[in-house]
Amino acid sequence: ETLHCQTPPSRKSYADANRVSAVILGGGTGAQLFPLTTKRATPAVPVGGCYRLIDIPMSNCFNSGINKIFVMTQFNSASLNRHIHRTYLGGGTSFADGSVQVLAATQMPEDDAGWFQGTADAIRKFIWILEDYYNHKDIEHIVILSGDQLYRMNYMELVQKHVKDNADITISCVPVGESRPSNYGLVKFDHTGRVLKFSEKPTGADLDSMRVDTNFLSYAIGDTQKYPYMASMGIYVFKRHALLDIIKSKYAQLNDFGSEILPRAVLEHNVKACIFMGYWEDVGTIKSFFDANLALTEQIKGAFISDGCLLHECSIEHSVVGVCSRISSGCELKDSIMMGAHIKETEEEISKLLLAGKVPVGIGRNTKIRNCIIDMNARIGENVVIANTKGIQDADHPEEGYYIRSGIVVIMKNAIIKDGTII
Ligand code: ADQ
Ligand code: ADP
Repeated sequence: ETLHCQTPPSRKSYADANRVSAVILGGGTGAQLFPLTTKRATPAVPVGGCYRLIDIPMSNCFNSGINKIFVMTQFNSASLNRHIHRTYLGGGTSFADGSVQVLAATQMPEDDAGWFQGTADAIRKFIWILEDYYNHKDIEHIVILSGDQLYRMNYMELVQKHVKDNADITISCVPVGESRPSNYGLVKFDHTGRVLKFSEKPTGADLDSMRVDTNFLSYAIGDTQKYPYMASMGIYVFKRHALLDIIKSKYAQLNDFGSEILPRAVLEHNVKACIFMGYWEDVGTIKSFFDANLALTEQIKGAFISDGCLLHECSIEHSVVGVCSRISSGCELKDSIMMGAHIKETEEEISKLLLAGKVPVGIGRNTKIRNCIIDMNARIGENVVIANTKGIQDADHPEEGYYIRSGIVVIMKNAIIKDGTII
């Protein structure tokens, strides 16, 4: 009911999407998705075969009618800019008064640390640009989004509720079970949805104290036994004034929304929760990235094959195969993510490479791969086995073109894995 983002059919419009701007937090140091982030910014990491992580919040914004977007990222990647321009700004897309700007940390000349210190600090570093823009475009509300989550959401429903509630800040929340509540910021709120307590990744007694113990929630989320916690999705709506005040003066010394600002703000501002009941997954670590990508295949049973792939007689099971992947005969790919390639070698070029004892882009004959992430343009030879049979959890072999994280083998971008290699 009133605690939900998804509003009833007879909905009244309280806010105008033209006066809403979004900030997408595209990633800090990129450490969590290492080694996928060695050669690209986090938002440019390929996902679901033919998309990049940035496409998720971007397409959600456009589908919500929000077209004034800033992307914060740790370094300015040419490929990210190119992707955004090609996907969203090219091809005669009419963009009215919208704009998409990438703001990269390394563009700051006077910044000694080089990196952003946290999510709020990332915004603070560019507040001069943002404030000017908000004034110029008469922006009323700012939606702050994470760049590493898989979900579909109409952000304007969240904004409508935020305006209706007259909230300073609205936090989008999902019910979560016992499996990993300590990975999230947890909230407790009263029957009006007013957030009383926010605790970032609590453990032990602090975690216990964040259990949702009230019966009133059962009408909103069904079985409260199964979902004893409410997690923040890291998706926030701020009134413009509240955001500027918090970033520039009130909490000018605090650098992170989750760990520093929100726990205090709930005591001093009108902070509301809005419950989201759709599919939502955080893909912020190699393990969750792997699981969430492969969960996509469950929706279409089996595997997910993108455009431009060249598949010979091979077996592909429970895998995501990205654009222009080449998989040779006799190959087996299981429980894996192959990001694809943008180097397209002709049959002739492939034959020449093979004759010269070199490895073409893609996967060579009779190679067996499971539980693996294969980054773009990787060259994997013939009769290779990638199975991590020793069950190694973590290992670094950059000179051999791969890492192991949480038992998942990650083949690096452009890596060359020689014929007969066993990993
Ligand atoms: P985390 O994802 O662990 O938890 P954080 O590492 O701060 O928090 O990342 C939030 C988002 O901002 C991510 O998309 C990240 O890539 C990006 N980001 C981080 N630092 C950045 C920086 N300096 N510049 C640009 N982008 C940056 C958060 C919340 C929790 C919540 C979970 C839900 O803090 O309360 O439960 O998200 O996934
Ligand atoms: P990332 O490290 O972010 O994956 P890429 O090098 O894959 O960066 O580049 C991303 C985009 O640039 C892709 O959409 C790809 O089509 C294009 N691209 C990169 N290299 C080439 C190339 N040699 N020829 C044509 N397009 C390219």
